[in-house]
Amino acid sequence: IKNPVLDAGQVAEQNAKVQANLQADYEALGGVLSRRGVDIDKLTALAATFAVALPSWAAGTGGTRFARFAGKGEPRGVFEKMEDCGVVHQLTRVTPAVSLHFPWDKTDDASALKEVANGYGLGFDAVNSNTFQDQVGQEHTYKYGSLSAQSGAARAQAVQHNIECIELGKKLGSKALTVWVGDGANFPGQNNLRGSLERYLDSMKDIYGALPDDWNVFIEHKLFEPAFYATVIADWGTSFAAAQQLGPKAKCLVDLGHHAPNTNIEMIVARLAQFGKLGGFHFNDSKYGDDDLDSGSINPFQLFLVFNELADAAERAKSDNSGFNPAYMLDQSHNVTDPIESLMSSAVEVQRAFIQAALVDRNALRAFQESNDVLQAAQTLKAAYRTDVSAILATARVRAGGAADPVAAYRASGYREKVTVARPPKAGASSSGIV
Ligand code: PSV
Ligand code: MN
Ligand code: MN
Repeated sequence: IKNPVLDAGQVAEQNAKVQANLQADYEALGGVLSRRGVDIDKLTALAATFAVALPSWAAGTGGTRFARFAGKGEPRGVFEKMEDCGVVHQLTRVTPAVSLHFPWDKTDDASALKEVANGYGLGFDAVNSNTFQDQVGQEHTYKYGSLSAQSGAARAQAVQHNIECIELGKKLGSKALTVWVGDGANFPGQNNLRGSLERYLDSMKDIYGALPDDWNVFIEHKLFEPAFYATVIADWGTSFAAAQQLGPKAKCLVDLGHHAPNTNIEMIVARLAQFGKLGGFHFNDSKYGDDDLDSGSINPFQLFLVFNELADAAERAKSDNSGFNPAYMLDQSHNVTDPIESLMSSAVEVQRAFIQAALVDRNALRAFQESNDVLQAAQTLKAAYRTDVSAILATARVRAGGAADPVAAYRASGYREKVTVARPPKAGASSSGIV
């Protein structure tokens, strides 16, 4: 990292304090794993290859439709969001890219933004469009929909905005556009269900046509909210059908919070991977709906099972050379925690699930499945899931120049106190645009 946000010497000092304990834990785990025929150093090297992008909008404190309780020293613009994301990456070393959201993160000086971000070791992942709220001075409202609106003018405006997002993304080095629309109906009869999807597809064809050769468009579905009766892109079936219609550059994005309760999300992942349409993820966790809670905070086993499917897909892709590289991003809203702390621990939780899934003895699992040894098949997954790989993750971070304990190092740095002074809140401002 060319311009680390935090003092690197201080991070090393923090690491030195826990080095002996970490070493002991690492050696003990190494012994456990070697009895299972697993080389711990290989796993640590694998952990170092993991990356998950940060959502720019999650650097500020989130809110609900009832209230937003502002945090201290919140970023007041995209450059300050980058600085906060720089802290997350410096300490965790697993978040080398940021996913921007336009127009919230719009800048006239893309090259300056790129340079500053690169200095923090950050690049840019998928850019996100926003046609789910009206912006000041906007000509046509999205009150009754955007890409699927009855109004041709609203649809054209929404298409144009997505094309602008591609243009901005090109300047920053992004390679994908994520499209989530809130379009849908709140009442039976409000929309012709089929007509809405037809209009959405027509609009998406225009956006698809503006994609550079090496770009993808990710279609993000969500069951409900803000449309509470019928959402146009409500489920993975609709998302998949739309991606099929549009062409090879169109793929599906799975946000873990966007499904009906108890949906088997890992099976959706397996299906999309099987048919070459798994574009990427928005990782978060939820108990009820689109809760946007920290990854792994509610159902870490589900996160592990998702990564178990990803490991299976990666293994298959390796054997037939088909290439498998879904985009990993977080999408969370931090209402009661310091966003930097939540982002750091969430990124590590996703990396944890990745490493636990790598620990699954896939040959043994296959054999138990073939012989219908149901109990042992289930135990094979559990054996991997129950393994505490914390020492692997911490060692990978330290070897890459990050922090053994990111939250402790962050708190010791006094960063939040410093930005609280440096960033007095703007009157009436909110970090994401959502008030
Ligand atoms: C919608 O709920 C969503 O998950 C989409 O990814 C949006 O871009 C993001 O949240 C906005 O907060
Ligand atoms: Mn999302
Ligand atoms: Mn969401």
